[in-house]
Amino acid sequence: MMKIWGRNNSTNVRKALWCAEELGLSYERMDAGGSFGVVDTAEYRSLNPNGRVPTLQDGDLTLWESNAIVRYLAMAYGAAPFAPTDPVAWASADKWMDWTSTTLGGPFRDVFWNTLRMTPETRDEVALASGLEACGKLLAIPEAELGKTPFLSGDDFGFGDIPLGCVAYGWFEMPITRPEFPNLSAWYERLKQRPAYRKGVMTPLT
Ligand SMILES: N[C@@H](CCC(=O)N[C@@H](CS)C(=O)NCC(=O)O)C(=O)O
Repeated sequence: MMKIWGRNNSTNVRKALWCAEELGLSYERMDAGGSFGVVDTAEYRSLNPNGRVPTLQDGDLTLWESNAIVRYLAMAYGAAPFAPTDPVAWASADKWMDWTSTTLGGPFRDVFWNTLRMTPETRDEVALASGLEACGKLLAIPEAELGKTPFLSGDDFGFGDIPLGCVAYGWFEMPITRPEFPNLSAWYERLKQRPAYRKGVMTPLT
């Protein structure tokens, strides 16, 4: 049976879980990372030398990097419109995955960690404030896109919505002051209607 390694309160693990749920795949989730440890064992490092989660095992394939896992599952088990066959439609959805990780990821992590994972004593208020400001500016980009199409992947929900959809759960559920983004909020409400999102993503935040 397919295995997904990783604690279910990790944004990156949620991507893999949500994608597997959308595709109706059978899999076993193995706790690893955070308080579960496991990631520093020799056995786990032989699967994922980074010692991070998630890791996917599917038959002979062992795969790490959450976006690569989503792309693989979409390509191997998905069909259009979730996984478009047209390269233009694929790439248009795909870019949101890398944008979420490489552009939004750093500022979002500063907000998430300093809001939910740090204590008042260890909280970095400067990083929190600058992270909030940067996220506010960056999220105006998907806000504009979602004014044109209901999903980041286009007219239909698709694999490209998954990474930002996982970040959106943290963003909208954290006790922070958020700028008004009506299109982003409406998209988040649409995601929450999906049983796969509720199962794969909407588990306790921390
Ligand atoms: N680029 C990697 C990042 C993986 C990563 O940093 N995962 C975090 C959880 S979100 C992790 O493993 N943290 C250490 C831990 O949970 O022990 C990916 O997207 O899979």
